[in-house]
Amino acid sequence: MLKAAGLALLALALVCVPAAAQDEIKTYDGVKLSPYHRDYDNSIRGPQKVAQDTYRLKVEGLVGKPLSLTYQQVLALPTVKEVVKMPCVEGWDEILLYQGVRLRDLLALAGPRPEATWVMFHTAEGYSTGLPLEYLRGDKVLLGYKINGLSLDANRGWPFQLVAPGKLGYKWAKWIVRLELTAKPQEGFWEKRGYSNTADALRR
Ligand SMILES: Nc1nc2c(c(=O)[nH]1)N[C@H]1C(S)=C(S)[C@@H](COP(=O)(O)O)O[C@H]1N2
Ligand SMILES: [Mo]
Repeated sequence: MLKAAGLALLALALVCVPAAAQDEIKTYDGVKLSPYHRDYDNSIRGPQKVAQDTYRLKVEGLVGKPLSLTYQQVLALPTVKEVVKMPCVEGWDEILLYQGVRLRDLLALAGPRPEATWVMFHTAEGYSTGLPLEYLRGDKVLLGYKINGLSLDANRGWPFQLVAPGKLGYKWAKWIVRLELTAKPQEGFWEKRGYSNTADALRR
């Protein structure tokens, strides 16, 4: 009887393994990662709740084929994992394990027109920022959907945060809803308020 109860407990524990597999990853490739959960938020209007059932990622502007993709359609693209440092202009940085899809794979689906040189990222709360198309074709530039093995939440930017290695934090748009390809560089929220539109990070 006790033995049976023991076996039942063991079976229960095994069933629960998938939950355990979603534990936060704390170190990766010998690198100690910054924590996923933090008690601050420096975004312009605070954490955003984006509804998954109605969510569509739009890719528009100077493209051959405008896109409107569900969360799952984006996740069906090949997955990449990168440990990256995000430096904020306020003086702090984070080193996180991001998982996401390559920006260039998404862009290839839409087929940028030859005149396109720039991509603006528009987000749920009206924040925006942009980067050169050429930069966004880089190996390590991702549309991130997991940090340290955990899906992004309302605080971390669900569904997607731009992972922009070598660029300051304000280029790492969260709660992305729309990409707009343009012929010329445009200024986003912080860029219009005097911050560099290049935003190269000095600390790496
Ligand atoms: N949509 C949106 N994305 C945003 C911001 C914002 O206010 N709104 N702030 C930016 C700034 S200034 C920084 S430093 C990073 C912070 O990202 P983190 O929450 O991953 O640390 O988000 C960037 N992305
Ligand atoms: Mo920032």
